[in-house]
Amino acid sequence: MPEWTLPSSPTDLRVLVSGYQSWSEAELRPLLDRQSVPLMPWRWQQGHDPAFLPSGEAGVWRSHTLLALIRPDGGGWVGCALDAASTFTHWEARADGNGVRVTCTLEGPPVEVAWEETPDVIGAVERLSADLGRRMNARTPAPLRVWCSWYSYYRNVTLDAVLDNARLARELDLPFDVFQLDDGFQADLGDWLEPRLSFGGHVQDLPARLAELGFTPGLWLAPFLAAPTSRLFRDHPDWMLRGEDGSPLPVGHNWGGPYFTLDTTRPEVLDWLRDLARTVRGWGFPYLKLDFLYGAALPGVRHDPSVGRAQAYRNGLTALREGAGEDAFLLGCGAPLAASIGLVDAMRTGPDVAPLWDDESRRLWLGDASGPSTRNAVHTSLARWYQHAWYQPDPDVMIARRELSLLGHTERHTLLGLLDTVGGLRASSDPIELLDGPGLELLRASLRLSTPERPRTLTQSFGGTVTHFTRGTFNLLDVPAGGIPPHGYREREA
Ligand code: 9PG
Repeated sequence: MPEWTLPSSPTDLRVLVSGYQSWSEAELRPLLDRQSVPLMPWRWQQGHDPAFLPSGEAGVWRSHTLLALIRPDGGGWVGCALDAASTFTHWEARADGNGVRVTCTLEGPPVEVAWEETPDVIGAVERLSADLGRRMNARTPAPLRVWCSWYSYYRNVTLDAVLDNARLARELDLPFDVFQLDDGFQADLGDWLEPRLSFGGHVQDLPARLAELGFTPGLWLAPFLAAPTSRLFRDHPDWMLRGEDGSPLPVGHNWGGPYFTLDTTRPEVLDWLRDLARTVRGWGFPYLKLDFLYGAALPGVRHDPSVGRAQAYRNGLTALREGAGEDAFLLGCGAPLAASIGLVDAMRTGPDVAPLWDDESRRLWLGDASGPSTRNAVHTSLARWYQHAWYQPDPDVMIARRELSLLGHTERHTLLGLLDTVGGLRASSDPIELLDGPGLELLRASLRLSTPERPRTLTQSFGGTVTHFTRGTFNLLDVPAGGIPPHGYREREA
């Protein structure tokens, strides 16, 4: 295990960390702050890597794939894995008396890891992350503009609601490329090909009608998951990832109860995944949002114990890519970030946006900043600005509507600032009929593509993440800072 001792006083340093998967926190913090870990163990599987959790300690910071320590002069140290296809790279920085100890542990076959002292941390982070992207054949196709059903219809989505929005979008000439149906159409988790009654139709009927309107049809799947009530589980209980006691391992608690995940070291599971992706592609969905992907990489008892977690995950994702086809557009979500490079076209880089700013009780009292909130989404995606070298980043949707939302004017514009800063995919979920003139204007602004921004500095921050970019500054604090209101974003004057 490589280990380094830095001769810098811990009081002088900041640390840049990135959590394991899409929804795990990424931060820029004083090294002596405490890295929080959710109090509820059931959140560990869904928001983190249970095998390498945030430390929960002051002065001890854990990060996946990449870690940086920043001195007050902007120089410092950067470590980065140079391959993540079958190995997880775990970094830890630990304040230790007058110095700092950094360790790097690998879970999986040995891979090359970079560790550098540099006068320019921002530049080194970008260069090493680009190296990793190149070595893993990162896919970075042109970004797309997506309407997604989740953030207003949630699980009550209907075939008609999607089509009504698509028709209105066409009438108003809104520049969406993709109309993507999210969770709520399927009979059960795992039973993707059978409709749920309340959806009011069959998902198979959607692509032709969307294509007629000039949109690319998109579909959400959580392809590795199976509910205990599903036909998939009933027919193949032996396909599930297991716990030490031999029974299927519960891997999360959405959908009102526990669910299981497929063991992707089984060849018949890989066949099933390939067929699933091929089938929905054949129905006319070339755009797939593949969600809750973390399941296949969880610690557990696998059919083939010689396959490591990262490799098992990658085998599952590879089967989906093979079934969907090389030219399908795959968006990963709830996914181990670096292990997905080269297989997905785009990746969610933060927790879900929500029509509210902060879920304070969950974040501060329960230590869980991976739950849905606009603050959590902005905070995390900003600290991952460099990951555009790995795929098209998806910082999640704009919320332009004023109805059915608790966001204020300032907060809506901060969300717009996030999209503009991160670049990558653009998405919206607003029911288009709810948008008045200013709402439509804000939506159109959010669909304007931009190139990813660079931080201006990592030595200052208005709120625990990277907030100072070349085009503008974010204030994620609850008090004014630098002349910017709480939760605000201000563009720099030219
Ligand atoms: C569909 C949704 C949407 C959304 C995804 C994902 O950790 N959590 O509490 C948590 C809740 C919801 C969630 C992710 C994490 O949402 O990100 O875009 O597709 O699933 O069920």
